[in-house]
Amino acid sequence: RERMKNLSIHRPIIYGNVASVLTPKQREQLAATAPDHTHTWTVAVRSAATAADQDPESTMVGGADDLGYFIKRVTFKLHETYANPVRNIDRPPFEVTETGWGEFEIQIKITFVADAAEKPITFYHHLKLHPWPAPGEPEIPPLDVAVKLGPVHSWQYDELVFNEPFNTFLDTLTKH
Ligand code: SLL
Repeated sequence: RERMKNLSIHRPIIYGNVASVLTPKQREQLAATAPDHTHTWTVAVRSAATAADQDPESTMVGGADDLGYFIKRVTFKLHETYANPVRNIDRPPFEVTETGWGEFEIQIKITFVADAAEKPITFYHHLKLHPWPAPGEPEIPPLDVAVKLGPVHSWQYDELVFNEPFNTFLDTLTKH
């Protein structure tokens, strides 16, 4: 195999989170183990290329299942208040769902298939639980107000760029 000189190829991705206030029933289920948890959230890496094909009614951001052919693993490093904070996800959807009470920075490391011979790429995402406050409103709204406002989304668009990829990896990327 050989490097493709003067060629660069990119794949668009979206990474981020959605968060909702726990329902009374969910809080009840967590009462014994995590009584201080207020939110459920999902942090994810998704394809931005398939996002346009989606059902316009869907509230999901990005395409969940379209990255597995060139991503081997996504490692989400959570706050150390979580049990087993390093979560390795080895197939799509590349996401972690948890419950909690606080916002923190999540390290997202993307490892590529061996054939790519590419170094892992790391992103950082600030887990967002609370909506942006209206002027004059408190930084963290009371839970009943947050419920009415609905799920909070925080997503970023980025591109995985491969410079002078191996011809074999280029085939993998383009033939999919
Ligand atoms: C803060 N710097 O103080 C942040 C830390 C940590 C959030 C937030 C769950 C922990 C658990 C959780 O929400 N940790 O499961 O015990 O706001």
